[in-house]
Amino acid sequence: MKSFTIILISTFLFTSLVSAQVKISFPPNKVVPSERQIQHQEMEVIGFIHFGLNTFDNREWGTGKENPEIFDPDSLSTRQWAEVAKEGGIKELILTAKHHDGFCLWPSKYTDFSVASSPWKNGNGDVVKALSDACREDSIKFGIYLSPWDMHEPTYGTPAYVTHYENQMRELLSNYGKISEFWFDGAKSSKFAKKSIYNFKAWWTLIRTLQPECNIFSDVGPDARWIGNEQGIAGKTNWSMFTPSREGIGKSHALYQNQGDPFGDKWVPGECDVSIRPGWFYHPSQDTLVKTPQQLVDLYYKSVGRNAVLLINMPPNRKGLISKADIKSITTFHSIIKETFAHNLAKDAVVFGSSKYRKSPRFDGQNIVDGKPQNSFWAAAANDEKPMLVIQLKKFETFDRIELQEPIKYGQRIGAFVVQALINSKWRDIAQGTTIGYKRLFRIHSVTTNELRIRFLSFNNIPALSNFGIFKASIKESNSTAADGNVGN
Ligand code: FUL
Repeated sequence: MKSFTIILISTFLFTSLVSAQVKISFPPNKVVPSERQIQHQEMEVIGFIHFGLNTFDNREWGTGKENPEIFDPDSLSTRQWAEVAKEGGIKELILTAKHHDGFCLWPSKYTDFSVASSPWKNGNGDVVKALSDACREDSIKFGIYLSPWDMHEPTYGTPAYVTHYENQMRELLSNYGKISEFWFDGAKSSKFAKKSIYNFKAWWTLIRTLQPECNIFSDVGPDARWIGNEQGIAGKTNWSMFTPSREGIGKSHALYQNQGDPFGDKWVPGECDVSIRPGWFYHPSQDTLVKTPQQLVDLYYKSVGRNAVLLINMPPNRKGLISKADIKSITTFHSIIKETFAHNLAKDAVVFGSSKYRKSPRFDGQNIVDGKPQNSFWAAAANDEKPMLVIQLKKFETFDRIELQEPIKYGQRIGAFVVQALINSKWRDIAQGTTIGYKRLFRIHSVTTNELRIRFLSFNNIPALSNFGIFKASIKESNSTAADGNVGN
């Protein structure tokens, strides 16, 4: 509740302060992403693989006392996992190399609680290696989840555990090629809830040393932040700026995580984790509860469409394969998204920016429909107090999806905007929002027009837009979830 009030107050202050104060040097903003972070956000949809002892004894959280002999998948195929990811439009797979029970999916030198003590491949298997190889072959990036909470390791909770964890990190960061994301889970034993028993600073430094291009995820980043829920939903207002020092790993405030902070001192965009099934691990009883393609599409709009990355978990079953129902759902989801966003009906439009005296082609309004989202952009003139873009379509078009993108390498600037369409000679608001960031999508009731405009109502620096699109949704999208952007047309 406290953080909610703070966000409301800061959003209000931001809106009123910045719209009055337009002249700020350009470019760049102080808080901007690294190249590594931009690449991460451009993936849009990434995948989680939860697999381990829990898969075999039907649990979500183990105890660390399990018998490794239960780990015995008879058809494990990381090739299949990578293929499914590819067909599902998933650009990176993150594997639970070790979950809270402490069981390691690679033969770690530092414990015998691992695949080496299992009957799978007579103890000679290595799931981390198998999946990193399969991903590389399919040009899918590979990430590691290494649970800090380890219920098996006797040193857990003592300073020796920090070194133990570091040793395991070294194995994973040194022996499996490029690691593109390292995922720190905030869950922790209640016994140590209030104690500081980890050394995240040292662990992050180790990652930067061994894998400088690896993105680090945790509640507070430093490269990507938890979005504050496990339903895959970002705030409609979602700043990539964020002040990590206000929060703590495992003790973050859901709303602050969900919406970010226009005054945040670091660039830490949101990542929305969600499972395709009710659980993170495979349970036969959930075979009929796999999310439908339409549900995943809905989540895409609520995550990627709200300036965040969508992380979808697809847990392999006891055979070591992703089940058919999950495959059907993820691949249909991807085909719907591809179909919907295949043809930008504004691509041949003529675009005018309100600052007519701005001659530089570099900042021309036309850049927002040139199909190069992050490479070219429009920017208003420094003294333009009512920045606006007018988009004249070649002919009347009917559409129900709107896409906007900011050139985020210059930071996130826009805090309020409205999209209008000329209908029967009157300007009607068809979508209005607060933040845009990397991407903002709207589902609206169908609109037919040949002219649109975007008005920027609040901004913390000269507003810039890199991409604008209007689309007709694939008929495979259900209408039941549509129209979250309309404002009375
Ligand atoms: C949580 C864990 O406790 C769940 O088991 C799962 O791994 C999820 C992604 O993160 O904190």
